[in-house]
Amino acid sequence: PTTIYLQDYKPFGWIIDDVHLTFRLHPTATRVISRIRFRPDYDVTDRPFFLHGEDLKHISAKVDGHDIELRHVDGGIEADVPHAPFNWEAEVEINPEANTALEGLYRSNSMYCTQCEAEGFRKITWYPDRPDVMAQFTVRIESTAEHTPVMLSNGNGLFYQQDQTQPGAPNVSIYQDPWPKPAYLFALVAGDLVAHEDRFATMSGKDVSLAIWVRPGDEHKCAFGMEALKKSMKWDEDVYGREYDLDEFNIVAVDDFNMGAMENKGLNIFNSSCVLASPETSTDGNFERIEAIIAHEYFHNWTGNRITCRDWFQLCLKEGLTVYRDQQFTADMRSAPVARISNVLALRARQFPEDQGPLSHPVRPESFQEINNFYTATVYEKGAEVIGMLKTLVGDANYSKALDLYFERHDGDAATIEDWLQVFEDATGRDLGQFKRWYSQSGTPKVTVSEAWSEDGTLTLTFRQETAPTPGQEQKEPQVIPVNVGLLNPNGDEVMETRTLELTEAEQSFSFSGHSARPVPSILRGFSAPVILEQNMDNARRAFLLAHDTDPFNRWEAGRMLSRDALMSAIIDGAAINSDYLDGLKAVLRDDTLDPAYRALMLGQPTQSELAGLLHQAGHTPDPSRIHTASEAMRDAKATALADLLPTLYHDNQVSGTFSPEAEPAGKRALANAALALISRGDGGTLAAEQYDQADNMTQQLAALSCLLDAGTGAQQLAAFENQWSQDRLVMDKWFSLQIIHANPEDVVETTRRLTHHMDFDWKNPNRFRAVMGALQMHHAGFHHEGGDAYELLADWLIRLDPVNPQTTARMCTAFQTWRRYDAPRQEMISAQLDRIAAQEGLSGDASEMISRIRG
Ligand code: BAL
Ligand code: ZN
Repeated sequence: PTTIYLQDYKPFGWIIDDVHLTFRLHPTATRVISRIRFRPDYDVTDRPFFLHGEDLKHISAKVDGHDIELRHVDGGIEADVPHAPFNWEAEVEINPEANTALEGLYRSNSMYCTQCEAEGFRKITWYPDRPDVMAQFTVRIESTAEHTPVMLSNGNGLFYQQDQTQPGAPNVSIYQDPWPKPAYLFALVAGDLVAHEDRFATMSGKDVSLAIWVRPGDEHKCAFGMEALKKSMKWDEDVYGREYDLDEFNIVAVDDFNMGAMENKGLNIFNSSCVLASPETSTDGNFERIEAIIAHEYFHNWTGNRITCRDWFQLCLKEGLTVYRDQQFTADMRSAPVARISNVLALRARQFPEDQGPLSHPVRPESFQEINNFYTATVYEKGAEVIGMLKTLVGDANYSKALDLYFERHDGDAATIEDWLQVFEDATGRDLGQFKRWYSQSGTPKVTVSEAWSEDGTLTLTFRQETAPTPGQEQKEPQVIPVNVGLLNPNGDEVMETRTLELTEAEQSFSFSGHSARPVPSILRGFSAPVILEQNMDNARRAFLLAHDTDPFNRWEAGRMLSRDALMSAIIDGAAINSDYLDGLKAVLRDDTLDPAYRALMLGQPTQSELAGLLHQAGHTPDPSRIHTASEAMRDAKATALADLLPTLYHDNQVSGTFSPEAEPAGKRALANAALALISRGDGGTLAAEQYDQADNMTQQLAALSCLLDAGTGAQQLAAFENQWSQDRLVMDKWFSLQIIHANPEDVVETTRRLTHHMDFDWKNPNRFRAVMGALQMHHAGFHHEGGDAYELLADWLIRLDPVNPQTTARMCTAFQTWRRYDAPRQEMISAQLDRIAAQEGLSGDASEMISRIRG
């Protein structure tokens, strides 16, 4: 495998004026004819003419009407072309049916579909498949009417002809995209699809037709996605001044898809799990996620499409910013504190382990073998945190000014992180030289804070920042860390509103004077930087903040730290769960002025995997079985301590009437179901069984079933659930996952193995594979159960999947990224499985890069 370096970037050498593509669709022999107008980029003269191409059956190539000889080189072809403008015409044949990797043009349930990001277009035709080559595309699709009545591509539909009078008559559609775009944003869809249609009037009065295309039978699952799309379009106008720029906007749902969704210009393609929704089949969590993903893909129209990336090292330029924008959108549409806590939970669950293990890499990586392996939590979620810090540092008004300048200056560009930071420097006059380290330095900074109080009324906070070495980066430099701080007096009143301290040195002090009594600081409010905060704080102080902090994030965090410390003591010393936490929790849960969704989050506790990471950081070897026992003990302690309160929480938060997925009723259901989970520990599942029988929506049904499985009394409901939903792919994914997630640790492997023999275990479908194997690795105590059977089972399946779908295989290898946390026998067992995978003949480049990085 070849390693590619950021520092080696060179431009292509030619400019493309326009691209005309003709597709003659056929399941196993699709013809692609490309007509491209090239002209030399006279600033770049030293490059051979190279076009990417993979798995293409070459038919012909012509330059200005004359046949041309191609030299086949690694990853594509070279040719001797005139050093003047010329017309390229080529024909190739591809086999969509055989394309199980789901990159390029493939078939899913008889439907043609594409996925070109990052480097899939080279599997469609010869082309400079790199994001800095932008061109206008016109696409003609030909097929037979009975198989593909609907044929879509990017941009605006120009022409459509369907002859249904005779079987086999050709069907033609032509699309033109006026906006120059890189090939990774190309899309084509053709199949038997039906549309859920609507319209949107933009801020300047342009009328846009909107459609969500689905397989017949799924029409009733489109309304929510459509509302989310219209809200997103309006929000981007209101908040960022960004208007949509085509006459139509299409979304297509597809069952076989490696990612969540894809922002192809004017033709977003979605994993059906990320767009299809109905109250009967989708949980509140599904609705919220779908709303965020629809927004995310739509927002890419400006941050990604109109302004794209110069090269794949700049992926965070579009992804970090677009995640940040979708997080802002969710905060505006729903509860901002709940959204922030959820984002931090996700960051800690997915990005922190990545950044603290062998896969740690900078937000802007400097080298890679397979770019698909860098669609990571670091690029996406830490990338979004970096934007949030920038906004905190420059302020809201300056952020808006900088964004306006970014859109004005770089519209139509393939830009870099340097361009992005320059815009902020020019808009604000601020030097961002040190801030840029957030893009180049990997690892999670640890910030330690100590306090000193002097009797003259001054509180001094001293911060030290430190980042442990990460692969390829031994030495770390201090970063600019915005730390939001507020002060409370001993009565719990706020005596200093939140202000931002800027840490720039390895060690730095800040003083706050004029206080008559020693104030209590609330530090890192809103989680203002993606760091680990080490604060020597006793339980009384945490309980005080849990009761009084005016910052909702830190109030939640205080409870989280209490539960975390209680769990750590239970794991390390076998200590009983302390009452400070349980008393504080009770008070918060009783407070009806607090949003139910927020209280539901308060009832949560660190995951077992998070605890394993914390133990490792603290110098202990995590024992998965002890962690499991302590986590269960914590749930029991909560169930006992809150016994009087839980029925009230449950009954007061029942929602009646027509189901609505809005934040308020969803929050009530979240709190009631969190209460139900604890009640079920004592009543053997009686109340859950009642809820299961009465449920008229998936949130209630699934929550009840989970409780029943935990109580060990859900066999009958599990069978009924399967019977009820056997025809619904997305609900059946839940059915598969649920059984593994709620299995006892010692039964996890057996349950997983049994499910892989189920006739509906379609392992080539990424959603189904993830539903089963993803659940296996998520069950911490089951995956790491002694004996290593789970490691072996997962490795067996990764080996089987790799030749079929390398991308999904490589992503799933991350299950092993934390292997060095564990004891010697587990390390040896995982190591043996990593070696076994690595030794497979013909292992994909995707998997091979992941295994070698995890191996370290
Ligand atoms: N660009 C890949 C999918 C996404 O981030 O929207
Ligand atoms: Zn994205």
